[in-house]
Amino acid sequence: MQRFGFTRTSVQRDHSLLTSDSFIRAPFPSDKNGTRVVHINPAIGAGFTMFTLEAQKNASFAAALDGCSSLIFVLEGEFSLKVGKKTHVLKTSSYAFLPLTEDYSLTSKSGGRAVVFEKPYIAVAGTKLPETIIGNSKTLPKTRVMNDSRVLVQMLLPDEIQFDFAVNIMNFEPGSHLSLVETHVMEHGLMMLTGGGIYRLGDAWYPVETGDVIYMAPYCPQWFGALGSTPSSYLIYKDWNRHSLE
Ligand code: UGY
Ligand code: MN
Repeated sequence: MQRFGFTRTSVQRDHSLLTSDSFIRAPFPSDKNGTRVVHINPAIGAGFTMFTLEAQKNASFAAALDGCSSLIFVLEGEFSLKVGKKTHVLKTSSYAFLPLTEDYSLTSKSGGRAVVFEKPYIAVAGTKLPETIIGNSKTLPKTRVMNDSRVLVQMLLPDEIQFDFAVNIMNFEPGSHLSLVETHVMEHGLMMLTGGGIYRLGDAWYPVETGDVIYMAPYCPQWFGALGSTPSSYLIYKDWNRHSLE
């Protein structure tokens, strides 16, 4: 619902909260029967882009830019990902990591929504390039964050040096919270997947709910507390595994 002149969206120097009432759809060259909502890109100061693909029936989407690797996470519906000769069916909660060398096509017959992170890849001399990964977040192990059994993290990508970004799902029981106000050099792109709560970003506290997107610039102080009677979770990107001068 749009209330005249009101939105929770707030764009600040070191963070942005972007809520669905203010999303604008835009076509991309070569996409068919689908649109994109670009949430985050270098125009906001980020070293990566994050967008939602919205597929109508018989949609097809252009692959990542040359030199970029990407991660596609399906929010709803069904997508078909053709990599080489293999076709993978990606349903809700499925994801795919595509290294920069991979030639692929992404289509959807029945429609759906997927969030994508894309980043220019930084290679490490003497290290092999990452390979394609297909997975489903429902089957990923959950491990405690800071030894708190109510805050659990799932890692979508292996903890290996080839990967220059990480994408995780943070799961919170109602009433649980990050154990500290994190302040770090890595930047974040985040989408609330379930539940909601209060996000501290810089010196502001925001109520957040499912579907909200957040950009956190390097050094943005950040803290989350989960509210309500059901668990909360969010999908979160961060740059990872590289020298901070790169
Ligand atoms: O990995 C992280 O930096 C993560 N715990 N940050 C966050 O949830 N805001
Ligand atoms: Mn963080």
